[in-house]
Amino acid sequence: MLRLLGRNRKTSESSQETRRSWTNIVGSVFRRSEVDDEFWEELEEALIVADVGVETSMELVEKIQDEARWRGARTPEAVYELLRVEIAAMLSEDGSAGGFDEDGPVAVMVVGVNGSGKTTSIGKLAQAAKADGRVPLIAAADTFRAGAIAQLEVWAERTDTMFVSSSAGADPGSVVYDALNAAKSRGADFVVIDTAGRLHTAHNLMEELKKIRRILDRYAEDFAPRVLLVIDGNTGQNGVTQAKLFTEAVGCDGVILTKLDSTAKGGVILAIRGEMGLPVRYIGTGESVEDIAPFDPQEFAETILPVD
Ligand SMILES: Nc1nc2c(ncn2[C@@H]2O[C@H](COP(=O)(O)OP(=O)(O)OP(=O)(O)O)[C@@H](O)[C@H]2O)c(=O)[nH]1
Ligand SMILES: [Mg+2]
Repeated sequence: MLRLLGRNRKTSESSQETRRSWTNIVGSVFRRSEVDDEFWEELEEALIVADVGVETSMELVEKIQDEARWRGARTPEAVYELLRVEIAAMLSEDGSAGGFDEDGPVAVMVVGVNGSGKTTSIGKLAQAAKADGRVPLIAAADTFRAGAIAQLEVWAERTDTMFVSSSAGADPGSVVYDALNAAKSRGADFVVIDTAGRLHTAHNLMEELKKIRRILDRYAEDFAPRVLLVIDGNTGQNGVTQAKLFTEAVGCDGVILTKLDSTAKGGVILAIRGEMGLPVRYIGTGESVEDIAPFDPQEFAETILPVD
């Protein structure tokens, strides 16, 4: 989809808060003098505290124990290296981390709880799409509140992007139809769809999203359907629970982890991968239009567990 070439080192720059927290929490385990049972227990606990999630922390520790046995790694320093390598490997499994790389037309539905950063990320993606030689079109299918449509329109103007919307309260599905038809007739090859993030008793968010997904699937021959889940980096483990709900409803092809620049909870990237099997494809690195980058697993591992 978007390669966003040239945005190197963004993963590292934006993971500094997470690095500091990992140095305190995880790094301290490696100041122990021996690799004994207590060491492994402490490592597992530290990973859990560092937002890796219980299941994923246990799996990681088991893998590293096996690896350490196999390689005869007996010192904390040697285990530290193994942990870094294993984290990078886990996050880049099946080559799915980082941006998508298909060249054909795509329609991306952007989902996530309210305030996670959907609308902002869409503005950034539209700008990035242009830089990649794409013709973007953004669709305001968050018709739940008037403010949402206006906010997206500001991004469309700012990035000089084709924009399709309807009035507040309109059927989001009809906005998506209009957008896909407009994209076909106007030659757009990168359709990005904003969706509501609000749960409301009279408003079944998941049913609404499923309907949009079905419409995308109907247009699959013209635009490859994709779903990106936006997770606020500050939500830690709650992000995994959110991921489950959205994945059950519409399936997700990957995550945009926003606000990585302002969170110490970047360890959740491992839980998202380990517990949900979802790759983090893009990271939000600030509030301005340029602040999106592909996620780089190797760089992330080297940042949170620095080689000194
Ligand atoms: N620092 C930082 N702030 C971000 C990032 N992404 C989004 N934000 C901020 O997060 C806030 C919410 O962003 P929105 O894009 O409105 O979130 P949303 O998911 O569309 O929200 P709803 O439409 O209410 O569901 C805004 O103040 C953004 O500027 C990021 O990567 N870094
Ligand atoms: Mg929004």
